Amino acid sequence: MRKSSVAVFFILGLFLASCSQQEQPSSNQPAPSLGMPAPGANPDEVREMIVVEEPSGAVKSFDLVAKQFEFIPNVIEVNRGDKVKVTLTSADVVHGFAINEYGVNERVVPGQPTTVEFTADKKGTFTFYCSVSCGSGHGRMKGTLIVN
Ligand SMILES: [Cu+2]
Repeated sequence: MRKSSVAVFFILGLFLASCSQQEQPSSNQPAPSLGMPAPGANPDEVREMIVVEEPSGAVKSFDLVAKQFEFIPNVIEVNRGDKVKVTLTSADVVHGFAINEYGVNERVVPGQPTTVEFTADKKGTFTFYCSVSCGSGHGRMKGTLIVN
């Protein structure tokens, strides 16, 4: 009886001792400045600390072809806060690219890729359309900008 209870206390003591020993190294760990610099190890640590989450103003790039009488693709989907970069190329005649709600209106001349940039700061579904009279189907040359 007595021997076994002593043994239990002994084991308990060992257990507690090992617990407190485990805690000590972990509390010392965040101090990386040791006397001897480990080459290669420190730069890695720094690099990990510099890594940041993706900034809210992500850049979304799209390549659109304008031709009689459509935009390809004709749907652009982004998230609010994204910087939207649309590069337009005309496959035939002079077209336009306009989004009224974002104050966008550019001419797209064949052979001259045109880049339009704006920040999608308004949620919703917007129409982009050709703003240069380009022929009989000009009125239906439209697409959709979706800002989530
Ligand atoms: Cu047009």
